[in-house]
Amino acid sequence: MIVDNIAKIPQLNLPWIESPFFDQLLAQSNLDEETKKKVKYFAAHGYLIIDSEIPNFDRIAEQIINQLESHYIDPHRIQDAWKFNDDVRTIATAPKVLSILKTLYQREPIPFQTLNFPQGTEQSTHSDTIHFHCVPAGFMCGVWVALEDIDVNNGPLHYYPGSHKLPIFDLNNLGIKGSYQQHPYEYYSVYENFIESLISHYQLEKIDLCIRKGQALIWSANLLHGGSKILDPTRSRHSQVTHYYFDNCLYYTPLLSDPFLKRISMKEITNIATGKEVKHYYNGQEIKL
Ligand SMILES: O=C(O)CCC(=O)C(=O)O
Ligand SMILES: [Fe+2]
Repeated sequence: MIVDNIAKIPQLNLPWIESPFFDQLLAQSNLDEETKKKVKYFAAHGYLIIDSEIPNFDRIAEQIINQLESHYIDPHRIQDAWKFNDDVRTIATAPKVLSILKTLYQREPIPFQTLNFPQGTEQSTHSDTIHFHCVPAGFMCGVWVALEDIDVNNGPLHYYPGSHKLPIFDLNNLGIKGSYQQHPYEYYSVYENFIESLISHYQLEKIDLCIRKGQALIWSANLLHGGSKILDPTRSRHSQVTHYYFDNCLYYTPLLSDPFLKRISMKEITNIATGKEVKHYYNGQEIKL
C-alpha cells in the first residue's frame, strides 16, 4: 500500500518556511535540489543573496541614479519613485526576484513600496515587522538591490543572520500604545534602544552586506537589519529596496496600532506590478477597510 504522506501534513495559515512541518513539506515538494537548498537556507538564516538577473542592469542602474538625482527632497531617500520612474518599477517587479519570492513563500508576492537611496542610511537596526505586518504574520519581506558595488566603506546594509527567529516585538511589548502617539516616531528611540539591548544580550553576529552591482539580498520580515556607518563620506551607496507582501492577508502598521483596543492602522496598498489596489483577506474572506 502506498502511504499518502501529503494528506497527513497539517496545512497551516503561515509561511511554509515557518511551519513546524517545514522539513516534510520541503521533502515532498517538487522543487529541484538546488532550489530546495536555497529555501532551506532562507528558512534557517532569514536571508538569501541572489543575482537579480535583470537584463541591461548597468543601463537601468545608471538611468535610475541620473533620473532620481533631482527628486531627492529628503537627501537620504526617495519613497515610491516607481510611481514616476519605469526603471524603479522594473527592479521592483524583476521576474527572477518575483519567482524566488513565490517559491520562498508559496504565495503571490506583492511589491508595494520602493525606497531609493543615494548614500548609506546609517539607519538603526530594526525589524520591518514594526512597520509592515500582516495577519497571518510573516508574509512580508524586503529585497535590497545594489545599484553599484558595495563594501564596508560606503555604509552597507547590515543584518543579523538567524535573528528572524526571535519573537516579533512591537511597542506594546515595551509598554507603549502605538496608536496614541503624537507622531509615528514619538517613541521610536525606545524601540531602537530595546533592539540594541537584544543584540548585545544574545551577542548576535552582525554582517555587512558587501555585494556587487546587480546582486540582491532578500530578508524575511523579522530579520534584524539596518545601515552601517559610512566610513568614507565621499562615497555614494546607490541602492533600491522594495518591500513585498504576499496575497491573502490583512496588512497593517504595528507601530501605529493597538489591535486589542480595536485601533488598527490598516495599510492601503497598491501592487506595483499591476497598479491595482490590494484587497485584504482573512482566512480567504475579503475584508473591506
Ligand atoms: O538600506 C538601508 O540602509 C536600510 C533599509 C531598510 O531598513 C529598509 O528598507 O527596510
Ligand atoms: Fe528595514
